[in-house]
Amino acid sequence: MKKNKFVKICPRFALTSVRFSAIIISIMNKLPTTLLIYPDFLEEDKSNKNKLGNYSEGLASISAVLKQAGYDVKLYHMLYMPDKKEFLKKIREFDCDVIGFSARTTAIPFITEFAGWLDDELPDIPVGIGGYHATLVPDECLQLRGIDMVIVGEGEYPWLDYLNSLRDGTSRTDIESINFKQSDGSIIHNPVRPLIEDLDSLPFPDFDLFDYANLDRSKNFTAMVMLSRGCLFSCTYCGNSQFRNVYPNKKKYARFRSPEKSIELLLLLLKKFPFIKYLEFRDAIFNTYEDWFYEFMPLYIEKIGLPFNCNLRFDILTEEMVKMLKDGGCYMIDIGLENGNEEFRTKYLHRSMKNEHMINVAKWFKQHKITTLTYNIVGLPHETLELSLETVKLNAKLDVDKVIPNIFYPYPMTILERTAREGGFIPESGTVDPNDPVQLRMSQYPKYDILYMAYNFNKLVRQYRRIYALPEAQSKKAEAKLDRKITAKNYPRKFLYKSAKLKEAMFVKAKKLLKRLSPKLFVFLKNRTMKEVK
Ligand code: B12
Ligand code: SF4
Repeated sequence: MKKNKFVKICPRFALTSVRFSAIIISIMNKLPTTLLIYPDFLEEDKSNKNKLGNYSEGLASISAVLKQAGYDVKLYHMLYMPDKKEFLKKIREFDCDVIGFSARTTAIPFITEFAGWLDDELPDIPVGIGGYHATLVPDECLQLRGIDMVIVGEGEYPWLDYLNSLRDGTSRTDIESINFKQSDGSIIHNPVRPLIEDLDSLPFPDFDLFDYANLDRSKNFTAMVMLSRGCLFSCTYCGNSQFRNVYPNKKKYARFRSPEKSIELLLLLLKKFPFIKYLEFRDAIFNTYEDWFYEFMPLYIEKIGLPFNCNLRFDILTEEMVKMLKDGGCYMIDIGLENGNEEFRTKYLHRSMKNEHMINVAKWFKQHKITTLTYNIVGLPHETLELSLETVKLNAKLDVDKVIPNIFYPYPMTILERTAREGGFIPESGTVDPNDPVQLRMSQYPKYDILYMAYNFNKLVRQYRRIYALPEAQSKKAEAKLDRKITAKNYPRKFLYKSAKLKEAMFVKAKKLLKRLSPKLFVFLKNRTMKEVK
C-alpha cells in the first residue's frame, strides 16, 4: 500500500492527497491545471529517443472538454523511458496541480515506476490513472504506490467533475466513474457514469494538445481520426468484449458522430493542418452501421475526397460497400482475419464467418484495386503450429497485399484471457515479464515456434501464394511438401526466428531513418506498394 502522502504535510488531519490539494487550490482561488501523461512507447523501443509519437483521441477529447470549461491542460507525451531525475524535472517544469496517467496494459510497468517516483518526491500532487487498463482492473491500479484515484471508462466528465470539486474545495469522493484511495488504503468505489450516447454532444478533440506536426503519422502527411467509439462485436481477445460491460447503458456502446458532425470535424482538422493528404480512420469497424456508412460516404466524397484507409469486417461487407469505398478514395483496408481455421475461429475467437466469404470479399478488393491488409494472431490459447499454418494459407488464398501477424497477448478481463487461464497457459504472476512477446506457455505450441511463426509469417504467405499459383496437381504436391518441412520436428525454427528478427530490426531502422530524412520519398515508396492512391 502507498504510504500516506499527507501525513508528511498535514499530520494532524491525515488527509489524503486528493483532499489536501483540494483545500490548497480552493484557498489559492486558482483553477487546477491537469497534466496528462501518455507513455507512448513499448518495452522494445523504450530507450529510443528518436521516435515520433502517436495521437490519442481519448486524451484530445478529455482536453477539449476541460478547456471548454476553462481549465488548463498540459500533456507530457512520453516517447521514451526517462530516468527518475529527468522525469521529475519535467514534472516540475509542467507546474501542474493534478496528474492523470493514460494506461494501456503494457504501459503499467512504466507507470508503476513513475507513480512511485512521484510518491517519493512530489507527494502532494494527486495522481489519477485512466484508460483501458484502469477500466479493466481498477482495483489493481489503485494498489500502485502513488496512485490516488482510478477513472473507469470514459474520462471527460468524471475528470471535469473532479476538477470542479477541487475548484470548489468540496473534495468530493462520490464522483461517478472515479474510485478513490483513502489515507488508510481503503477504496471508495463509485458507480460508473453512463457512456456518452450522443458523440455530437462532445466538443471536437483538442488537436493542439499534441505537437501535431511532429507526430509519427504527420510525417506521412496522414491524420489518424476516430469518428466513433466502441464496437458492436465481442471478439474474445479484444478489450471491447469487456469495456462495454462497465457501463450501465452498455447496449449503446457502438456509437458514431453524425455524418454531418464527422465532416465538420474533418474540415476543422484539414484547416488546422493543411499538410494532411491522407486520412486513417481508426474506428473499430468503419462499416458497422449501413445507414451511417451510406450517409457519410457521399458527404465525404463531396466535401473531403482525400485518400483514406479504414478497418472493416468481412462478414458485414457487401460488394456495393466496397465500390462506395473505392469511389470515396479508399486505397487500403485493414481487416481482421485472425485465424484461418473456421471451427477454431468460431469456437475460440467468437468470429463466425466463412472462409469462402472472405475469399470473395478479397476478390472485390482486388477488382476495385484496394490494397488489403489483414491482422492475424498467432499463439492463441489451444492453438498449434499447424493451425497457425492454416492462417498463413488463408492469407495466401486471399492473395492479400499486406499481413500483420500479432502474437496473442492475454489482455486482462477479456474472454480469451480466461480461456488461457483455464487452460493453464498463463504462468503464475511474476514468472513471465508482462513485456515478453509470448505470454502463454503451451506444451502443444512452444514459445520459439510461436516466435518463428510470427517473424516468418510474411515470408510463408509469399511462399504459399506462389504455390497456389501453380497448376492444381503441382500445387497440391508442393503444398504438402512445404507443410511437412515447416512442421517437421527437427526444422530449425528457433534459428529461423532469430535471423528473421535481426532482418526485421534492420529493416525497421532503415524505414524510420528514411522517414525522418526524407518523408516525401518515404511516402512515395510507400504508395508504390499500394494498388492505387489518388
Ligand atoms: C486507435 C488505437 C490505437 C492507436 C492510438 C493509440 C491511443 N493511445 O489511442 C495506435 C495505432 C497508435 C495504437 C497502438 C497500440 N495499441 Co491500440 N487501439 C486503438 C483503438 C482502436 C482505439 C483507441 C481509441 O482512440 N479509443 C477512443 C478513445 C476516445 O478512447 P480511449 O483512448 O480509451 O480514452 C478514453 C478512456 O479510456 C479514458 N482515458 C484514457 N486515458 C485517460 C487518462 C485519464 C487521466 C483519464 C481521466 C481518462 C482516460 O478517457 C478517454 C476519453 O473518454 C483501441 C481499440 C478500441 N476499439 O478501443 C486499441 C487499443 C487501445 N490498443 C491496444 C493496444 C494493445 C495497442 C498497442 C500496445 C499495440 C502494439 N503492440 O503495438 C499499441 C500501443 C501504442 C501506444 N503508444 O499507445 C489495446 C489496449 C489493450 C489494453 N488492455 O491495454 C486496445 C484496447 C485494442 C485491444 N487489443 O483490445 N492503438
Ligand atoms: S470487431 Fe474488432 S474491435 Fe470489434 S470486438 Fe472484434 S476485434 Fe474488437
